[in-house]
Amino acid sequence: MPPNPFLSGVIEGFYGKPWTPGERRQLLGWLQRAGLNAYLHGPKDDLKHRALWRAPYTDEELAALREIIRDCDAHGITYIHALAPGLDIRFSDPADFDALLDKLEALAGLGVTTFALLFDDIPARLNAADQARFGTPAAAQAWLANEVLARLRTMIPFPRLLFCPTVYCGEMARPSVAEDPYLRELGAKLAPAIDVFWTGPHIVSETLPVDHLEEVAAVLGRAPVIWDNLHANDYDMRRLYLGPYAGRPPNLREHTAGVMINPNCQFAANFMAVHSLGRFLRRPELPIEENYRRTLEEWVETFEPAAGERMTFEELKDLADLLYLPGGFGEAARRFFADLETVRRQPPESWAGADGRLEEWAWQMEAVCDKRTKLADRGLAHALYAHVWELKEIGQFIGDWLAW
Ligand code: GDL
Repeated sequence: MPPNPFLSGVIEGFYGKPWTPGERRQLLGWLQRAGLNAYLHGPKDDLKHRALWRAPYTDEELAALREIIRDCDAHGITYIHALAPGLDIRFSDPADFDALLDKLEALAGLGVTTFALLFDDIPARLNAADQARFGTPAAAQAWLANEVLARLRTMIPFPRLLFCPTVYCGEMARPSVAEDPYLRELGAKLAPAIDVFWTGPHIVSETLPVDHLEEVAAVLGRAPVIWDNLHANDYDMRRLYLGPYAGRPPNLREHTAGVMINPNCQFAANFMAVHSLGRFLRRPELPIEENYRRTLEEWVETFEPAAGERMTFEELKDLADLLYLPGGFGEAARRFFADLETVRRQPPESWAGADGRLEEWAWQMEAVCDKRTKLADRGLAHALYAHVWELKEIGQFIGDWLAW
């Protein structure tokens, strides 16, 4: 069997409105350009992915899937189809197994060779019949995944199967990653060929320490595929993350079987996440600030105005520095907050230019807001809308307050 290639790319795996076919097509162009190789289709709110996982796809849905699969092929991207039966599957009911298999078979018929079974965010207990037959969720899930892989092998020559466990990050493990009974049993029972997703020490992990990854690999008996929620914002839609892929060790590749990001719900806001991941994997030693600057330079090039002037690099950077990453802000934003603190807490004679810089910032946000309105790419304009509008309002408020 050929070795599984290192997976890198994007998981559409967030809660909320799934992306449109057009957005997915644009994503494939980004992935190809960024040197990434995989797209996983698993939107939590796609009914037939999770809540109604048993329901077969209609002809129309299959036609739409055929198209995205064809587009993936054309871009050299591996299409991964995920199903999440964990909310209510009865492992011991042959009808449920058949329903799952029928669905996978329909997808194999469209040319899909890589699949994922996701058991995240589900109740960690079994019904009475499953309890009697399997004893534990780990045993039931491992049995199902192993059976699915065996059956896929009868349908296609070299299928690949990925698996998302119910305990998928360090903070969910009890009493520790190494000693968690669920993870230990899964590691022992899951067929070695099956890849396992892992989000890091936390659901949203600011860092992925090597010793943590080693502990995970030891308990699972394989290096994990990272499901990276660094840029995910479905848990707090007031936020948006435009910062670079950061906080990962340069040798991440040596400790994992893949890295896939599950980013912002607003598709068009993910240029930075996708392209900075690509740059990180191509050049892991490049300082983050450099990765960030170069990726922003590429992004601002795509801000084609339908009318008026182009967004400048500085304007976009001021915006992205504020809407940066879950764990912190970019450099211009940190300066902005420091100036704000100065004018709030110090008497005017010690402001040392802070008021002027804040006024400049407010104008900048006004310009960003105006240029966003006139962007040719309406998807991008709408993805940034709420956040840019709010920043402009804050700018106006600061201006009024300073005048007062
Ligand atoms: C999760 C969910 C994911 C969600 C993310 C961020 C995994 C494996 N599952 O726990 O669907 O988008 O958090 O909220 O990460």
